[in-house]
Amino acid sequence: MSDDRSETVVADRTLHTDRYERRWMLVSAVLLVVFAIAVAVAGFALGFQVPGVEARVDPNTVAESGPFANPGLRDLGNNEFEVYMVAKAWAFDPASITVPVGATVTFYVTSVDVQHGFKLRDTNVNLQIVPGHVSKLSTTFDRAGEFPFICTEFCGLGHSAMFGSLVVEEPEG
Ligand SMILES: [Cu+2]
Repeated sequence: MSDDRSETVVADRTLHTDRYERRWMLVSAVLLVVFAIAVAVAGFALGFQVPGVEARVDPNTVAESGPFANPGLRDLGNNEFEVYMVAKAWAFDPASITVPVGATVTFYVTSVDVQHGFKLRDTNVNLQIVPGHVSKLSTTFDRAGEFPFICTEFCGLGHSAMFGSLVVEEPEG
């Protein structure tokens, strides 16, 4: 009796898996490691950021006082800038922004009506703009050029007309 029981325990410790199943388990494990490395490289080496909810606001009053009452570009010095932007059906305020080459710009965007998106072409800035939330993301512009931004969430009849442009200029002289 006791011998039978010990044999059962030994058998349970061995994986009775098919050779192909074992290989696919190995492939799955390797993929998990590859994904973890990709996330680490994106986050720590390439500087990818996950847009977060910076603050909660009242969408009915956010444009009446505080920074969103006067949306636009703020020069913080040292080539650092902030943009406070209000998204509403169907426009961005401000719709045009100009910064010098090398500028690091932090965007604070909120909506006063429905859900919008804010995608700045050729950058990693891609925000979901939810009424009541302030979305925040920073990026550095290393070359001159025009960077159009568009609304990426369908927000009604005028959605396709909801866009703007950020221009990065060479410093004067
Ligand atoms: Cu839209």
